[in-house]
Amino acid sequence: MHSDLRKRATQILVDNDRGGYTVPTPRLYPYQWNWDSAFAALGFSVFDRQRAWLELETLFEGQWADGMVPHIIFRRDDPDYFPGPAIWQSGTNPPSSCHSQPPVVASIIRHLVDTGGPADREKAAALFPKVLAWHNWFHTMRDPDGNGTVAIIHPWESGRDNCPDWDIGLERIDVPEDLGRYERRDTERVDADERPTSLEYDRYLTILKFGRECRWDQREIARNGPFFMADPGIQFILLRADRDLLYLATELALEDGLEQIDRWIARSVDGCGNYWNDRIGCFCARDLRSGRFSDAMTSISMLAFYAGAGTPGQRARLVEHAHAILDRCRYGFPSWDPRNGKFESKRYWRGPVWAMVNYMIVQGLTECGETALADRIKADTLKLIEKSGFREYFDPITGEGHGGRNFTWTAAIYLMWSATEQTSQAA
Ligand code: 9WN
Repeated sequence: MHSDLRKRATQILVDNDRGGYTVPTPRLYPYQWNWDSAFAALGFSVFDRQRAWLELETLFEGQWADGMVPHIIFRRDDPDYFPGPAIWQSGTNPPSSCHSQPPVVASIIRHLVDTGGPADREKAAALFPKVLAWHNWFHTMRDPDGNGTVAIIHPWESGRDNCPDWDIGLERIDVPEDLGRYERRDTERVDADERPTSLEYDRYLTILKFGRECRWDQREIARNGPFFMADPGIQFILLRADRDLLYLATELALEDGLEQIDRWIARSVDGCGNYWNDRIGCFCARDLRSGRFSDAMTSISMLAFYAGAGTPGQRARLVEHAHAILDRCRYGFPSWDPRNGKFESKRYWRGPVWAMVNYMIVQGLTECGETALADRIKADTLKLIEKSGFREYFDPITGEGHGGRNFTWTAAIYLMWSATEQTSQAA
């Protein structure tokens, strides 16, 4: 890995720092985003551990009284982004969006503890109850029937906004006439053909309208909201995060929550069965209003390894799919299966490769002994960055970079992998 790229990656994190929190990329995303901050902390941990912890601490400044950690924290209004605080109307201080995002934080904290010293353990112990409360929120508010299937109320909650996974849920949403006119800002900075469509935005905003009108009553939204889908991404990331939280509780001798976390893990392991789409032999998203499955493999399906989910037979099917998909792409892992007609190589979550998803896939595959696949995906990610820079996402066919530039989580993953490489060379 190149030392000039390492320097560049470090500089990106420093430049995107807004004083205690990091923006994903300037202008396009001018606020603090939830899972972006978690990966930013991972990147900072390579050269400034204090700053890594600060990133997580500032994220939890936005935590709601019910435990939820929102997907965006709006510290100051910025006209560069739509929809901002005036549309969400959270009524909180600081203002925020009103749903969450994939809870990778506990797993990042575990990494900081495993690679750190007493100061890291102290910081982890201080954050532990807050993370526990957040996981509890997911297991109650997003799994109201307690059947181990953790759902999302908005595609943005998955972090994979316009993935075709959500088409079956979004198609059911009628856009009301009184939605009102609005002006998108994203398409001023990124080509419209790399971003969600206007109809998708109308539907996203229809969900926000419902939320505002019930004052973001999360139980009401789960029961009667326009969108309620089971997301294998949230399921797998939360399951992994619960396991890491349990590890932290034991490691840091924190008694609180031990039994509860154990119960969550057991229930989620069972719940993973609800995501198995036997027709294609893969873990897929599912519309919980209709029971209907999404019908193709995504990069997120590969996180079954990261979560420690699935039977040996199911994992073998995933490996088969992975090989077939990688045979069709120069660079893996695409966010949607190129064998499916909805694949679009440069439209956001409908095909492109995302570095931080690859990081989690590689971690899971490595732990499960699938090293050949892990090595291919890691090497592809590095080639993409070397070829096209620290972009938001990449075309799996051409390797071109798209979306935002100087992107925090792409830089963070590069730094993280180069640090691991340096450690293993030194050993
Ligand atoms: C909406 C910041 C975020 C990521 C998401 C990604 C994108 C936002 C948007 O950018 O979503 O949350 O406006 O497109 O899909 O995963 O956290 O990088």
